[in-house]
Parts: sequence; C-alpha cells; structure tokens
Amino acid sequence: MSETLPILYVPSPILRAKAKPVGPGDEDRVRALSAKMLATMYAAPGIGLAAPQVGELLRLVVIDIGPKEAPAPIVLVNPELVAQSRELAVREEGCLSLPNIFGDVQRPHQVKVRYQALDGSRREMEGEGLMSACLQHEIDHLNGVLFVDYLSALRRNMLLRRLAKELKMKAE
Ligand code: K1U
Ligand code: ZN
Repeated sequence: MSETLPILYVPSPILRAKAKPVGPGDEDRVRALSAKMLATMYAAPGIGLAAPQVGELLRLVVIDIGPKEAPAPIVLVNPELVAQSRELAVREEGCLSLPNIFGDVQRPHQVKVRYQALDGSRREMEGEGLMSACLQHEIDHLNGVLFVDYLSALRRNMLLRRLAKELKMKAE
C-alpha cells in the first residue's frame, strides 16, 4: 500500500482554485500521486478524492464506490463532463475536506465523462445514481467548487461556521 497524504480542509484557498490539466511528461508524477490518493481515499474512508484535496492543483481524480471486499478503483486524468441527463436526483453528500458536514444536493441523475487513463488512452464512462454524484462532486473539486455551494447561503454559512468551530476546538 502506498503512503497516505494529508487532506486539506476548508477554508484552504487551494480548494477554491482551478486545477491545471495534466500534460505530456506528467506521467510518472501522476502515477505516483494517484497511488497515494487511492491509499488516502481508502484510509479516510471515502468513495472519491480529487488532487486539490491533497494540495496538488492537477486535474486528477480517483473514485471507488464499490464494496470494501472488492476494490474497483478508477483513476481519471483530465476528466470532463460531456453529457448529463435532464432527470435530476437529490442525494446526501459529504466531503473529506468538510469533515462531519452533510447536505442534500440536487444534480443530474446520469452523466457521461471523458477522461484519460494512466496510460494516456482516451476513455469515456457513464454513471448514474451514486457514481454520477461522485463524478460530478470530484470534477467540481477541480474547478474549486464544493458541494455546500449548491445549498442555500443560510445553510452553507451555518454549516461552514459549525465546521470552523469544530476544527478550532480540535486544534486547541
Ligand atoms: O471528494 C470527496 O470529498 C470525497 C467524498 C465523495 C462523495 C461523497 C458523497 C457523494 C458524492 C461524493 C466522500 O467520499 S465523503 C465520504 C463518503 O461518502 C463515504 C465514506 C465511507 C463509506 C461510504 C461513503
Ligand atoms: Zn469533496
């Protein structure tokens, strides 16, 4: 198992920045980083992780929504949302960068995502339900968007204030 990385919490400004595309020549760095991201995601535990959450402003995401007994990791390099259903679904989301904060988010029920695999090959995948929410949540991270941005300002501010208080108490 690879080493794990510290996860950044809100209000880190890195979580609000736009990540840069992975380019030619980044292969070794991205392979090593994705292994550490998967180890970090499994240890958290979580079902997804985007590179900015571990301080790397790169368009790189890892996902595994499967059961613990049958790991099915997916590494998405430069993922792009290319299609989405009109049908919407509401699901409760959490975020490893917002510990113990949960909220109901409405998003397209189905999406199609184009990305590159670690070997540079071009791929497409479709997801619905939890996979769709996870793909959208992780791609949002690459654009500096957090799930709380979809909540009302009142609810978002209440949750962010609660988190700030909890993190301050933990640090004392
Ligand atoms: O990106 C992240 O912060 C990870 C996040 C992904 C996510 C969760 C829910 C909906 C959409 C995207 C998480 O993994 S939060 C933790 C979580 O959902 C979970 C943890 C353990 C078991 C099952 C789920
Ligand atoms: Zn998140």
